Order: sequence, then C-alpha cells, then structure tokens
Amino acid sequence: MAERENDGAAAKRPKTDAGELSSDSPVSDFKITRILRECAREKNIFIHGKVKDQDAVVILEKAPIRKDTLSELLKSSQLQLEMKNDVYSTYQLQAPAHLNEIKTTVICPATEKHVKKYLHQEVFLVEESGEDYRTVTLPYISSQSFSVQWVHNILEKKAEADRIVFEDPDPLTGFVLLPDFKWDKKQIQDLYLIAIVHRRDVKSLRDLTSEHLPLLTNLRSKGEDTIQRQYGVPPSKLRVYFHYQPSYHHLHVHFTSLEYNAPGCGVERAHLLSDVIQNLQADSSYYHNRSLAFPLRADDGLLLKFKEAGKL
Ligand code: M7G
Repeated sequence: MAERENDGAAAKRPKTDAGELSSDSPVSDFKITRILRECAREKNIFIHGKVKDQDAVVILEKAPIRKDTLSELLKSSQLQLEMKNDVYSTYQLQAPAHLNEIKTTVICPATEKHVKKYLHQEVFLVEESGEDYRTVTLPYISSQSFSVQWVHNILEKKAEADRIVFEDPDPLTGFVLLPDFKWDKKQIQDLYLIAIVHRRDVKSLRDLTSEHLPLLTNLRSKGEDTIQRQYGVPPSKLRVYFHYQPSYHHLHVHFTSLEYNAPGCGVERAHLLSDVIQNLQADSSYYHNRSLAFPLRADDGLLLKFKEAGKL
C-alpha cells in the first residue's frame, strides 16, 4: 500500500470536518451538575452534567481571534462604549455569530475517569523506576486505562477518516497524522496534530527500545515534512513529544506549535521525540530501566497504588 497524503490546499483550508450545522445538538439538552474546572485566562470551562440521563462532560473554549477575519470583524461588529477617559476608551464588541464561535467538545457517555480527568485537583510528582513500572503501574493501567477505541476507529478509518493529513500504512513503521481534537484548525498559532502508530503493541514511551528506532525516525521525518508542506510550519517551529504517562495507552506523538503553550508540554510530562531517539541510540534499554517522573492527580488510583507500595 502506498503512503497517502490529503490534498495540501484542502488541509490548509480551515474546514469544519463534519461540516454542516448539527441539528441534533447534545448540548441543548445538557443538564449541568457542576463546574469541574474553569480558567478566565484560557477562556475555557469544563462542565459535568447529564444528557438524557447519561453522564457527560462538555468543554467550552472561546476561539482565538483570527487574523484572516480581522477586517470583517472590525467592520461588521457593533461597539458598545464602556468608558472613555482622555485617550483611553474601552468597548464591548458584539461580533456577528460566525466570528464569535466557541469550540465545544462533548464526551458522552462520560465515565467517572473522564470526569476526574477534567476536575481541578492537587497533583503530586511520582518517580517511577523500571521495576515500579512493571510491578505497580503496568498492572494498574492494564485494568484501568481509558479505552483506545477512538484510536482504533482512526486507524481503521471508522472515524475522522476525512481529517487524516498523512498516512504511512506500513504495519511496523507506519502511522496516521491528523489534527488533535484540541485544535480547531482555524489558525496556525495553536497548531496541534497527533501521529498515531499502526503498531498496537506499544503502550507508551516505556515500551520503546532500539527496535523501534526505524518507526520513530520515520514518524519524525514524515510528520515534520508533512506539517511543513501542509501548514507552512518548519521543524524549528514545532515541539514534537510523547507524554509520560499518557492518558491513552497506544503509542502516539504530539506535534504542537512552539508558540502554543499546549497543556501537558511541561518538563514533568513531555519527552521530546529527538531526545527519545538519541537515548535509544545510546542505550536500547534506556526507557525500560531508567526512572521516569510524572505528575498524578490526588484522586488518581495509580497514586494510591504508589502509596500502598510505599513509594510515596
Ligand atoms: P495523551 O497524552 O494520551 O492524553 O494524548 P492527554 O489527553 O492527557 O494529553 C492523547 C491526545 O489525543 C490528546 O492530545 C487528546 O486531545 C487527543 N485526543 C483524544 N481523543 C479522545 C481524541 C479523538 O477522539 N480524536 C482526536 N483527533 N484526538 C483525540
């Protein structure tokens, strides 16, 4: 099978995937239970509630202001004066609806684990040795991890097939590259794509050995080339990394714009792909043996397991 790349112009064009206005709105019936988290600076809110008796999480996030619609925004909005003093004045700008969108993510039915993921919580840094991984973490994630059904749906083209930007179908070194659902594709500043590998036997960074180097180098070069070509963002403007621990245990790599302070890109969770490649080149067992630190939330069952094992 040959590699596949979506038409560059189409990928650049900010298009909504499913496209049309949704007639069956899961949020109009949404009954709010509680606010899980909110941030005035990030202009988002995470809400837990019910849609027709099913638990749901709804995430609302004001979209960034787009450069390509600035003139239209300034020309076609109404201004309401708030105050005027000397050379200073502030207004409320009432933009036309299509320039005032709110990115909305719905998880329904949501499990208790989804609700916990978004609930604001105290976090603790855990240091996991290779041995801790095998005796504490692995048994826990084998029974408690989030489902990766959505990942299999992507790999099997049962979902988001029209969003795939690039695919290398090789079963060992291949992957699918597509926009992360955190990115609305409206502007390049917060570019966020994920590369999901076709192999299903690699859960995370921990499983990687030098055997996987052809996969990682292929993913890096083709992922970077595609993003340069499709979005005009060069490798020097990209942050390419794994999360450890990831939420979903099927190997994937995050490609984010260097300009965008993506959630989870801090040193306590992100591992640059280029560092991982070099570490594996120097020592095939690097990620099997070394201690890896990562944050766990106060209500995470894994934190309890670390405490029970006397590791915290
Ligand atoms: P992670 O490090 O396993 O988890 O990354 P995190 O969510 O704690 O960062 C998984 C990545 O996949 C995240 O960046 C998610 O935003 C993204 N993601 C999750 N889901 C359920 C989907 C989905 O259904 N479609 C797409 N395109 N991306 C998703």
